[in-house]
Amino acid sequence: MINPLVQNSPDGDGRGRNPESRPLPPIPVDAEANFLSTEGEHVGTGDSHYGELASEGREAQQVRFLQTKIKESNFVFLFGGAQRGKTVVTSSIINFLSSVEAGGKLTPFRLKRGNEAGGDDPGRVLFNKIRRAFAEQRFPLRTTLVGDKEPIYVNVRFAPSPKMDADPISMTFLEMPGEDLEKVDTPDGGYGELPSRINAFFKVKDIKLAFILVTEPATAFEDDQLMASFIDYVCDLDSRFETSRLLLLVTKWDRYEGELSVSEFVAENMRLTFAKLHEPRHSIAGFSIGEVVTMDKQPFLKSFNPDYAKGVVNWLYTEFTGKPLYRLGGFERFSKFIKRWL
Ligand SMILES: Nc1nc2c(ncn2[C@@H]2O[C@H](COP(=O)(O)OP(=O)(O)O)[C@@H](O)[C@H]2O)c(=O)[nH]1
Ligand SMILES: [Mg+2]
Repeated sequence: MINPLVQNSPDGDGRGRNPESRPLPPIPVDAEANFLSTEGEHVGTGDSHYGELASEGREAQQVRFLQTKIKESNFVFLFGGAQRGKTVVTSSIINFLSSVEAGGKLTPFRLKRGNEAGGDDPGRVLFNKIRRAFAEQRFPLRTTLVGDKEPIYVNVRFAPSPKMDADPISMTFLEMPGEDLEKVDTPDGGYGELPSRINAFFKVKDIKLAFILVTEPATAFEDDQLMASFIDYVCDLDSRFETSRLLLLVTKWDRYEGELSVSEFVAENMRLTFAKLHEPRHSIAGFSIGEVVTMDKQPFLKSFNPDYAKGVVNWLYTEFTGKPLYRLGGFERFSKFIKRWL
């Protein structure tokens, strides 16, 4: 089967060579702050209630807190506007890793967040909602954060079966509303800023942080500026991100009716982003949850396609461990090799 995450990989190590292919005490808790709502409006107090200094102090506190947590997991930062399909990418990965085809065992775990005292783990709640949505062939509902807007951590540990001869991996998917992420870009051309709880992740030394940029065919053109601003934003915060490998996913690819390959599509519709990704370490790929039909005006998942999720898992595993989890097929390796020299 052709892995949909096309990466140009002549040496077959799964690393993309070409974009074509491809201890402070816990922060005080307000009892409501961990509430996770999956529908409705944003009701958070947000950063605007605090002065700039207070916000800076909280960010520094959050950075110190995260610094004590980084050895426990690898963090996955999905960036993109609202409704682009970020939560669905996370959901598809969880669904794939829970299946026989993944070749191992997936278990959720808890990673305490800065603002948590105990009680329900919002990431675990979301994990269960994701599984239920899949069982009912629905899409997960919209995620909104309230309180101080710390991202929700969806924590999973994947233990490959012994015959796969690969190390277990812990991953933390950061669930954030697109409305917050969009603040990185200001329509009037000013300098955008992300909320401090999000910014903190870019300031933690030695954190294992993988970036996945998410757009969709219908909005790729308008998302171009946003993606480019985000890449500039993180590199400006810390130059170590200049060497990060990025994965751009054009999701809802099942809806795309044109003739272009994913990278041709991105080259044409996202000129700024494509220019930034035009280095061999980055990857571009289509993504889809599977076959989606509309019933009573609601999207309904007719069949799940594990191939896209498998491709992204392989990219993440390679990013975090330096080795792919799944071997690519011989034909694919061969065809990539040829492509590289064309
Ligand atoms: N056809 C299709 N629709 C999708 C796909 N992924 C997401 N969607 C649709 O896009 C909506 C928003 O997805 P979601 O992941 O919640 O977006 P987020 O706001 O970026 O997290 C979903 O409710 C679906 O209707 C996909 O792969 N194919
Ligand atoms: Mg979401």
